[in-house]
Amino acid sequence: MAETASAAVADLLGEARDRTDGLLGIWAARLEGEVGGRQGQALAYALRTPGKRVRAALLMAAYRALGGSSPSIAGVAAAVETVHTYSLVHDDLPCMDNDDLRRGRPTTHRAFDVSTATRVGFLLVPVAARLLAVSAAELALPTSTLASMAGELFEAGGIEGMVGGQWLDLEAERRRLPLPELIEVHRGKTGALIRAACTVGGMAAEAAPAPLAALTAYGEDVGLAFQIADDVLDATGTSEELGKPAGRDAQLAKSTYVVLLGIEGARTEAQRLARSAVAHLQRAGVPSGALGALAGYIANRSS
Ligand code: GRG
Repeated sequence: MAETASAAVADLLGEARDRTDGLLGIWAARLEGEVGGRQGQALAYALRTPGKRVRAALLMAAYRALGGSSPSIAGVAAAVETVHTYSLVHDDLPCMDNDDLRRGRPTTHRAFDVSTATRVGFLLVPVAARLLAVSAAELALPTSTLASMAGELFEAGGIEGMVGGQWLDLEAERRRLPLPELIEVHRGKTGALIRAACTVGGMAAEAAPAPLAALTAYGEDVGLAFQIADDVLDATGTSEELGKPAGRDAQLAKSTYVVLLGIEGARTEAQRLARSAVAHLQRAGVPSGALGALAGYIANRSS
């Protein structure tokens, strides 16, 4: 059973990687020409860095769980991955986490320079908007659905979500946060975009309100589980396994689930959230095969 689930996850992530990376490669080449020079090269470098594409896999699985079947959904998934890539480029800057390695490669500001990488981050946000608009047209979605998807994605990427969470995280460095505050940071900086991936996938399938709400609740739980697993990996993994420097949370004296609950306590909480995520789907009658396998992977992942 466990082997079947992990084979299913490998297939889902493999497909999400192939299709998202293919599209982002095309956009990277296009933007390199549009923007030109060293700035264009840096933009293409960031877009081509190979991530796990978990958000893309969640979005595609959510879309299919609610009956969607068009291959053009990959463009919507690529839009979410582009917002995520922007956040990684900025997160690695010297004014934030100051990291040299990301996805097994030099960070964008190390491969180029800080001001070029800063502009890359800002330039990626409208790229995500263009990807979303083009894909919604390919999917023949009504304008009102595009508006809902854009609202969801960019609200999750802004002060109500990712930017707000990162802001709180930076302010909290060297301060021990109590659990409710840590949950607010994690839900914002990491959970919001993951939740949006699930909701936007459902919106693209033109889901009814009840199954859409179940997808959002699923995304809320797996989003938090994802960051808890990240806390565990930062404390237990190697830089080689992670493709980024391990042990950074301790160096930056960040509050994490590992600090508050210990490694086993944090793992147990991530697994509880994965089960809770699937229960939301089951209660609403949303097929939970692929999304259930992804929830289990997210809570127990090793990279
Ligand atoms: C101006 C305050 C301010 C913020 C700007 C930088 C930023 C916005 C937000 C940071 C959000 C962030 C990087 C959160 C961490 C999320 C996380 C766990 C990333 C790692 O995701 P993976 O493991 O990475 O999916 P890959 O490389 O596989 O895509």
